[in-house]
Amino acid sequence: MVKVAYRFVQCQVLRVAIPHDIILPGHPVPLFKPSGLTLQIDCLEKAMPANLPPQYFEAEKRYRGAKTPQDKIEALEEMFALMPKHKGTDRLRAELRTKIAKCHEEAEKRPFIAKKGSQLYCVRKEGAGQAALVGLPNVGKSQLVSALTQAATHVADYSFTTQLPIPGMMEYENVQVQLVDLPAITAPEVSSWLPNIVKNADLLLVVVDVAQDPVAQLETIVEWLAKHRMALSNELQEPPVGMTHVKRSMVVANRMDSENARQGLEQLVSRCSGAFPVLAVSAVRREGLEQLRETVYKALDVIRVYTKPPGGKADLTEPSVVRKGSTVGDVAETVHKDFARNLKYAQVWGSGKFDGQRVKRDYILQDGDIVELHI
Ligand SMILES: Nc1nc2c(ncn2[C@@H]2O[C@H](COP(=O)(O)OP(=O)(O)O)[C@@H](O)[C@H]2O)c(=O)[nH]1
Ligand SMILES: [Mg+2]
Repeated sequence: MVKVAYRFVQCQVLRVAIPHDIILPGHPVPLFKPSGLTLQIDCLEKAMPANLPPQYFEAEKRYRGAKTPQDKIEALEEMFALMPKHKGTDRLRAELRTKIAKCHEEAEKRPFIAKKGSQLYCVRKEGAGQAALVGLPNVGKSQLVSALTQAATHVADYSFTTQLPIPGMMEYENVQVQLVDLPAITAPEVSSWLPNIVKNADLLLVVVDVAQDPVAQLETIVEWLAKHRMALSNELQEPPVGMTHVKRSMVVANRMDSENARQGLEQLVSRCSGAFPVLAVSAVRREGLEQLRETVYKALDVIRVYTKPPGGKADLTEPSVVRKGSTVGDVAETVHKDFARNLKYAQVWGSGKFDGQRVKRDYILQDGDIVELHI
């Protein structure tokens, strides 16, 4: 018999910790609780003290009072940044991350939200992933987007021509990747919405003018990202202290057609020292763009899978794009929920030991696999 002492609480859900060795998995714990109160039981092992600072609770209060997804995101990110990192907070941090992701989804569904007279933008994701172009003015962000997509973006040799996010679809083989042309990070009146778009993107293309002290440009961008709690890296999994996002990124060294370009490129490569790729391009001469398309696609960490009906043929022009590491079950889910539920087995052409190998739902697929789902 487990006895739980209640304090009077106003919330609907009361979380209690019980030593894990007295909870029998799957066995209902006999409980006497006030009606209308839901009880959630945690194993004591997981419920270590979090030692949260007082500012955390202030941010939490703001989160509870927040009306828009953006305000919620701001408060949640503040909470995340203030939460100490140790075993006792692992679970809380994971919960916060899920909440932040949910708010981003919500924000995406409500793209234009007026806030204190200014507008907050959100670009609905399309295709295999979203890559945002970040940089100082006049480095060729818009020129790149117009060279790689059909988007009607403005290119001009004066600063701050791009004032709104402009999405366009970039083709890579048989998939489309969304590029988002953005105003310069130093542009006036963008601070209320630009950081949110950058945070929400799957990948950052940090564009620099390779002939104008590119390392200094990169430092300015890194500082701006840090100010908005984003760290730039391909290797870190967890945000460093004080940060809320680790952004997968690559540096695009544009204007390789200018004088001094080589020298700038060398400095840039040595500064990045393998932490993220540096791609040398000339948007105007359309050089290096094929390499860029490929690197962007690969960095998105997705795979293309082709489903086919039993006995039928796969349409190789229409891949299902899923996360790397996805299983047969995940792909069935993208076809239909019922399909996933009723799936008996699948046959795989490509990564299988032989063509048409019979596999179970937990089989991990590879880029280019053809899958026949059997229900
Ligand atoms: N020489 C050269 N000029 C470029 C290149 N890419 C862009 N430009 C020029 O740089 C100016 C600014 O480009 P834009 O794309 O508007 O810059 P943004 O402010 O970063 O969007 C324009 O005059 C472009 O034609 C390039 O690869 N080489
Ligand atoms: Mg521009």
